[in-house]
Amino acid sequence: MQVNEFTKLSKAVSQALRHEPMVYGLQLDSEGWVYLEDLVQSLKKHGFENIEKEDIIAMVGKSEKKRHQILEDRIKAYYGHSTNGKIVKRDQLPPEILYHGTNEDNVSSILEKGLLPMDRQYVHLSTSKELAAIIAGRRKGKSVILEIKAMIARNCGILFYKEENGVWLSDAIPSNYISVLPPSPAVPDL
Ligand code: HQG
Repeated sequence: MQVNEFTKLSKAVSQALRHEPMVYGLQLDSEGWVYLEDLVQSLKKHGFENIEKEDIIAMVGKSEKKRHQILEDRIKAYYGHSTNGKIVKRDQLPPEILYHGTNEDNVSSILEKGLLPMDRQYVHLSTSKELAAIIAGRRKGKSVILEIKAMIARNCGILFYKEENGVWLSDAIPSNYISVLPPSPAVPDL
């Protein structure tokens, strides 16, 4: 498979495992897993006629951003879910500080309403400003990095969840735990 075919496959797998399993005839279990074989059979009917299990294994292995996990005969998306049934995650103690990159147009609303999961099930957070800046920089518009007092929020009852790929997720975070970082060279001005 070529790199652009891997990208197309990765997007379809994310669509199936994060957003529209029903459209793909799949049912996620409580942690978001499906059988790899079921995913292969479904993808064959959705634009990937010649796909084999090995292609998905190769795509997951080569992907720079770890979006999917394969364990034995099952596969799941690490994060990003928007399905109705909330994916069960075990909460963990977060580091003192976590970061979130956003578009500057969102900042006043975030400072008023807090950081919300919006269309997804959880808020997505990063362990470094640099990572948050890279993620936000992929989106349109000017990026702003927010600093989250994660440990203090946890001590006040907000739950945080760590995925095995290093991504942190959380429930909604009220604005009193959030501050806007001044622009720095780490924040791409795109
Ligand atoms: C914003 C991609 C207004 C929030 C990325 C964000 C990530 C608010 C947007 C992963 C708000 C939601 C997740 C409020 C939050 N008012 N705006 N109160 N609260 N927002 O895509 O974190 O490449 O759901 O700041 O790289 O940007 O697909 O979340 O801008 O890892 O694998 O609402 O998705 O990964 O956007 O991105 P998203 P996100 P993949």
